[in-house]
Amino acid sequence: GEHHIGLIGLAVMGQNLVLNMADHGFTVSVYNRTTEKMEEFIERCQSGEPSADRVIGYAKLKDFVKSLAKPRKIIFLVKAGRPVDMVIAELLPLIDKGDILIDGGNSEWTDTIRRENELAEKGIHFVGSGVSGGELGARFGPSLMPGGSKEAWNAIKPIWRACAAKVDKKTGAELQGAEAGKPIKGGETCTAHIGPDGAGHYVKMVHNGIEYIDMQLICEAYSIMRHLLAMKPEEIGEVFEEWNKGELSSYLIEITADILKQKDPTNKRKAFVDIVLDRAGQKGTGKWTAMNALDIGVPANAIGEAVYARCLSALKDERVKASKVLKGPKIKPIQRGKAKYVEMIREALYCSKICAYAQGFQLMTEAQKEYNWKLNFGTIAKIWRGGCIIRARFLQKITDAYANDKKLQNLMMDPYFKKAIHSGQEDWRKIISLCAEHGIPSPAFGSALAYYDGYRSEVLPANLLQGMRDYFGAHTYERTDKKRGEMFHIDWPDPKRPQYKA
Ligand code: 2AM
Repeated sequence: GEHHIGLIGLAVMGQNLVLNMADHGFTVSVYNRTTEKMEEFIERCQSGEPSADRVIGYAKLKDFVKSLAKPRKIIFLVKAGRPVDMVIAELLPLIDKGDILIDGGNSEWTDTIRRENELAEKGIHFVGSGVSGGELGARFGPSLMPGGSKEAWNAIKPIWRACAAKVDKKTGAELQGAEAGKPIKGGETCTAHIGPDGAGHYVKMVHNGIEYIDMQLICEAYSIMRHLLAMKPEEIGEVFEEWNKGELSSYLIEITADILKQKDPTNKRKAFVDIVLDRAGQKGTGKWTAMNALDIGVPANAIGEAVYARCLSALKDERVKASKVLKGPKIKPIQRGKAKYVEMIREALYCSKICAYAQGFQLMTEAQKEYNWKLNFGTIAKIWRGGCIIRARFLQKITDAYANDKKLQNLMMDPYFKKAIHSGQEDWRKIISLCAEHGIPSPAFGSALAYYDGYRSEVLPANLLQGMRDYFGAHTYERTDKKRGEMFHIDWPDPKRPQYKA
């Protein structure tokens, strides 16, 4: 065969990725378990897609595999979990040594490590490639985070680099205006080899964890304007539109402005947000990030907080009941000097965001030791500048921070971010204390501040904690005036049996 690449799994993401690749001049063989979906897709292509003749459908997996140039490149976008193993098992008897299988779904990185190991033994390359940017991203330029071997990366590189989102070399802003048949040319591409085995899927997972906290922080900023300042959704939408012109400029801030200005489609007098049920769903990647942080012992508390905030939102019925029973303060919203408070909320949001990203990057810094990767954080921030959900001007600053100091321990220690927190923290603290006074939940703002204050504390009360552990469990303690690792213990009396010695 001579087709450039094959794609299995023609749900929306799969279809759009096919069209993206075809628009860039690659011939793509397609296959789907349910043949009708493949046929429908081919029909759709032929009735209006400029690159339709580069998309070729196959009803039989064998013919699909045969149509591909060697080494074959086969990407699948099927449901995470067992379906991925099933597709691999079906392909194995049909492919040859040196062929490259690519999982473009949201697989857990531990599964990706396992699959890469199993397939490496058979001489097959396996690439777990995170894909971010939703449906439109897949169509016109996603952020692509491939793991796997260097060799596999070199083979897929031309396709990946062509299809990923593009950003302006100087400003880092995403290049816009791609259309069907007219992809973006030039600019810097939003893909790079992340590292071996599961590194790509891992970094995609952390991207999603950061996405969770980014969204939660925006929601809290909205809620504070709504309740502390009694602002209407549309007014708040205008604030976000303003914010989108400055250092907070990002995709999520931009869509927030649109959403807050949207009316209820069934009743134009109501704001859309006021008819949406406040019960958040989740698919798991944020939870995995928080779980991994707990596993390897990294304080990514704000990311965890964002997951818990969704869990708490899901207890809608309980909250409705509790709202009639549990009392809070009754303080009137602030009416005077709103503009000043809006600016304070912006500062609070920016400071919190810095802490949240610091946690995400610190998590990756520790994870690479755990899993034997060498991640390039400047590059990771770079390929998140376009295509993906957290794309933002901010990411250029992170790239710059790692360019200045490759071994940067924590983003907050970078001069630019340090300065931003220093100049914003007074407002940040004030907003959080106003939330506490007024009884407005702002868990992510508060959690980010706790992280900041904890991280900059030379002494934490863990000294007392160690004392307790030594008291009840003889867990021993270290002394400030002795070498680390030298352990001491006091024979504590039992308060109930002061005479008894163990
Ligand atoms: P289907 O159209 O035959 O259901 C998203 O669900 C995509 O994953 C769909 O294209 C779906 O195929 C595919 N998919 C889900 N489970 C699969 C499996 N076990 N084998 C192959 N494809 C699968």
